[in-house]
Amino acid sequence: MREILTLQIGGAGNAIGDAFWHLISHEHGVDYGSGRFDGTSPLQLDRISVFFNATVSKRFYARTIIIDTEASTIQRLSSSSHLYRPENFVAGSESSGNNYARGYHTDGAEILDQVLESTRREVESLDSLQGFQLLHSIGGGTGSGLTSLIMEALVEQYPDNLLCNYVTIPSPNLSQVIVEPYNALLSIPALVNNSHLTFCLDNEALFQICNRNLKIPMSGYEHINHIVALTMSGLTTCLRFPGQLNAGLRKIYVNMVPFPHLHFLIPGFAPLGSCKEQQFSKGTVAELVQQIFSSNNLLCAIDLRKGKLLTAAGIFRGRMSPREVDQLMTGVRNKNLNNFVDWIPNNIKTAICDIPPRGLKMSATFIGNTTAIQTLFKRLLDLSSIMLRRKAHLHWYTGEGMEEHEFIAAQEELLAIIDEYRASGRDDGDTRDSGKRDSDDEISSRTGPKCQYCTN
Ligand SMILES: Nc1nc2c(ncn2[C@@H]2O[C@H](COP(=O)(O)OP(=O)(O)OP(=O)(O)O)[C@@H](O)[C@H]2O)c(=O)[nH]1
Ligand SMILES: [Mg+2]
Repeated sequence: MREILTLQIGGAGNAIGDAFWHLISHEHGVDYGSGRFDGTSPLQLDRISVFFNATVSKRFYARTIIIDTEASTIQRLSSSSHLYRPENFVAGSESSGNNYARGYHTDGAEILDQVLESTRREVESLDSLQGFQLLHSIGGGTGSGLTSLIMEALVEQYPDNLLCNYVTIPSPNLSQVIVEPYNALLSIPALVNNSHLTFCLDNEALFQICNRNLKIPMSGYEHINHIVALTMSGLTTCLRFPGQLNAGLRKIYVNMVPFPHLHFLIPGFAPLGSCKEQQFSKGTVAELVQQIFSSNNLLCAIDLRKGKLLTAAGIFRGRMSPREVDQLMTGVRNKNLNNFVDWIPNNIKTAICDIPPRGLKMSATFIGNTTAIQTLFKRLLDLSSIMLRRKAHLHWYTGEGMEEHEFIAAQEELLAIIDEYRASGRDDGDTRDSGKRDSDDEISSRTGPKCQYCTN
């Protein structure tokens, strides 16, 4: 079996990791508290070893390394479940205090060897590792700095394996820490150069989904993390259950990433509506298709209309007609040719797994590689540039061993990736800059009934 090893790093990485394991252990019939199998179907066990380690007595462990510069995360997770292996907990003594420099150079660097030792132990026990899945924020010091350090080491030590990042992107609506844009900016070079697949989980979009779609008051991250876990469960469906499309990380990489740097993927999920709205939903496949192409269901605060899709995939779960799914998805492309680059034919793929997620009859998960991601990059660039122009708060970083030119180099890297996405949005023979247009037609409005969440 081709296994995946997860590394969950820092506060957000571990909270999201815990929500993910909670959800997928249930899908595979494993009790979250004890790690014992209490499932009912052989399908739950068929590919369970992609994410879980098992003992001969059918006790399962999440194949994950739990990493933080501060010990409280580890204490919380170790007391919540026996799914986590005690020897895979790696903790430092002090939080990196929202400082990339401390995550990369000092507090984080101190625990790097332990991380690599736990990684080596896990990898050596596996049949055939397909890749790593790293869960982390880029607003915190550990999630940004230590993760960058770990990625550099993994690429060097495991050059044949893929690195897939689930990245929490900061939003001023959810965190008031003023230097987060610096940490996010400094994370960009490692993500551009070392990650193969980067799923962008934007707290700005998640905040809006809770307010607008679900109409739930924001108190902590519990709901947000559940939405992220649902989406991750959808994204990994084809890795965890039998199926054809995207059945391995490398297949996702080949299908979704046309050029190595253009690997920043926008996930989406449907249904995402309040309980009241769900009552009025028809629960049809057409509705799911229409929703996953609506910007309101994306986990990234971008507008699909303002760019072109290089590649897109829909992963459907539940009992449904494959023919209907294919027709609807192809219909979206045919009706919205302007929103897809013309130099990749058949750049929309579908997969169906008939096992629905917990509590739903059907769901759909979206993966989009779109030039509209420029909006997100520009947001990160603008927020950091305002402070950098006056060198505000820079001493926190230079005092920990960093130099000003590293910020400039990270800005250049961000500008380069914006340019690369912008250039890729030009159709063959078309010199217009698609990434800058504001007036493209709404994708969802031309794919069937109007989105129930859309206000326009
Ligand atoms: N989605 C989500 N975001 C979170 C969560 N916890 C923190 N964040 C966001 O992540 C950023 C802070 O990063 P953390 O992961 O807490 O920081 P860290 O990696 O532990 O780094 P330090 O604590 O600075 O050493 C902020 O932008 C928060 O809004 C969470 O549980 N879920
Ligand atoms: Mg922390």
